[in-house]
Amino acid sequence: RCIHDTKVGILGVPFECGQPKKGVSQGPDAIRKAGLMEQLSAIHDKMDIKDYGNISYTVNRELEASVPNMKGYAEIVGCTHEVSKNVEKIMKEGRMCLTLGGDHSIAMATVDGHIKAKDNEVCLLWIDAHADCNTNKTTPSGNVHGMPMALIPYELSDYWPHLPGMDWHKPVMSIRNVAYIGLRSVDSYERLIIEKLGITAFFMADVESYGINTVVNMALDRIDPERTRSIHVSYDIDSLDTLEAPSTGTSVRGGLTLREGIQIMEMVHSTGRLGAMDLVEVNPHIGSEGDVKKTVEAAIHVILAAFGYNRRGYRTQDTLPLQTF
Ligand code: EXY
Ligand code: MN
Ligand code: MN
Ligand code: MN
Repeated sequence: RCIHDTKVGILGVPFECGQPKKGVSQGPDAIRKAGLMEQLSAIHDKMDIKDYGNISYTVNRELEASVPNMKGYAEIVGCTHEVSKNVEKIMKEGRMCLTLGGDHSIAMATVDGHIKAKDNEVCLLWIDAHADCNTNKTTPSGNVHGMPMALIPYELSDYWPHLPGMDWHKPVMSIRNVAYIGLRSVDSYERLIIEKLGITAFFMADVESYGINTVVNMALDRIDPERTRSIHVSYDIDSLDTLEAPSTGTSVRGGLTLREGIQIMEMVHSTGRLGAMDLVEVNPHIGSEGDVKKTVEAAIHVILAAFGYNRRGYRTQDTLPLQTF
């Protein structure tokens, strides 16, 4: 199934105001510099990859501190609006959209753009150590990268105050079309939200009991029973174990192996319905040079799997060459 046209648009979002650590804005360029384009293009000769570069945005200073417990609010508003418009545009040009973060706060906008491009026929897999579903009233930190999942579904929209400057953002997706994989660091209010709304959530303990294949199949069954929706994968690199992805701001040990992380994306690829993917929270300023290399390479492995790289190798039309020497 892999020798068909694969049209991908890459969007860099060098944004780090959703959390306090410097460096995560360098994620997109670090991933590009490690050869992402070249490796994607080498998957097969029908790969059509276009790099749209990094987004730029303006900040309305008047919005600063206009919502309590949301640090960097003015920047968040400026950046996310631009991200949503770009994702929508790239997808309407007939491409799958790969967004490179940046911190995870940008995902409320990538999902929004995807929903606008696909008339809400979207389901969402959130691969993360964290649930990222705090509101500004439950957050222990005020860091917005811990909140995007609470901004996406309409079931939580009543729990937010008015968000000035965010009128473009209409939560229209249902939480029934959302599943988590990889959770292992969840705040008590987040657990309450997950249980109260019945969000499909596969914690690390579930990966342990069922195995990753069963988990992915159960997740897709739940969020897209008809198997018709465009799939959005929001992939936080901290879903992977610290051993595999040390260069990230909120690493939690006991996570997914790279094998499991790749398997998730191979399975999503094989549905033929991947619409958009975010790869976020790679921070090249954290850890040693070796740590950064390892983390960036893990990110690239996961991305390659999403767009059709096959660990089995590829079939050839050729016959075996006879001995020529
Ligand atoms: N739950 C914590 C908070 O809301 O501050 C930690 C969030 C970390 C979010 C990371 C990126 O996925
Ligand atoms: Mn393919
Ligand atoms: Mn996250
Ligand atoms: Mn995380």
